[in-house]
Amino acid sequence: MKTIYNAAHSLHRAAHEFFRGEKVPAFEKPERADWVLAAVQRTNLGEIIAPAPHGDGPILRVHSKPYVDFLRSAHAEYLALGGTGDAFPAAWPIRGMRSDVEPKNFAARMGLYSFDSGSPLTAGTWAATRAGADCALTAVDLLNAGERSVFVLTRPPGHHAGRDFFGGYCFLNHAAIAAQALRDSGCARVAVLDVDYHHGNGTQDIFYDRGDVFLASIHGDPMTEYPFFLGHADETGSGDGLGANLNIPLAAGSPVESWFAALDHALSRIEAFRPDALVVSLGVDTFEGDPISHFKLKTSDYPGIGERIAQLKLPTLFAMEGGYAVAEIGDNVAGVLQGFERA
Ligand code: OKP
Ligand code: ZN
Repeated sequence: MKTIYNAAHSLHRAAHEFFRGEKVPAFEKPERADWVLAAVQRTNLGEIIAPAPHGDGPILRVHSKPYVDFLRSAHAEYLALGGTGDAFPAAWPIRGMRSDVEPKNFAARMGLYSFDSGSPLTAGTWAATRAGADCALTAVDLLNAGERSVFVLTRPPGHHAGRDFFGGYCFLNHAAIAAQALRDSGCARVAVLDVDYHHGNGTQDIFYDRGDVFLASIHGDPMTEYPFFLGHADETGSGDGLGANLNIPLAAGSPVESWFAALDHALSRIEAFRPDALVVSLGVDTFEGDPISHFKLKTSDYPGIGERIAQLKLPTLFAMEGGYAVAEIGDNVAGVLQGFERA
């Protein structure tokens, strides 16, 4: 399996995030990708290649133009106003307020285009996530040229980013950009399988009313787990998309057996959808040692995920999402990919 590696990932380097009112070192850090790259090399997964530039077009199929324009210039604007370091939002248009008017004020626009204060917008955020989109699109080109599977190794992650908002460490939704590009290059139906610990609320936002892209997400129950306000089982899609959204929330602390039962259910629903290609939002924060998540998978469980996904026999794009146990992230990701290759 080829890896498309985003060498620009390290341009996104947040100094801190906020946790319980305290400034703490950011969990989503450059070392994450370095350790995954080392594991890809160590296990001889396959060739490691650089992304080819694809322009704004395929990004704008998924994200709104005002949002993309904002992201591109946000940090420079912040600096011009006298900001130092990373930018954080501090005010949001909650129920009863207007989100249909884009204010001129920078802090107001930070709030309009985000849903949490946990996602530092840094000097290199745009360059890093934009290169991540190029990686996803380069991977789609390879699938279209006949590759069976491709791994997109990028950060920051993407699955919390919606049509016009960032949050949960995510800015552009690389998995959604890939799914849309697969549609636009001839796949009639595409499935997205999100195995990150956190619900893929951004991906759900983007495809919720569409019947051509099926989303299955297995995640910590939003009643107690981030992102809290989406990811319940009764969210099944709307309009043309009714029935094309599957959420499987599991209680924090759920046993490994429950997680694999959820995976089998998700895979059978994907199979019934008869997609032409699969995009996997590959987070490994389901690991027992993850510092911000509460499932119990062990390193030895990860190959089984890849083996099961391979049974679908679909052209498959794996896009890197979360996983914050830095010392184990490489083995866990490589385990999934090797399991897929072996099957
Ligand atoms: C991104 B991805 C921890 C707070 C957690 C956001 C978590 C985002 C996870 N102090 N805040 O889905 O792995
Ligand atoms: Zn996650």
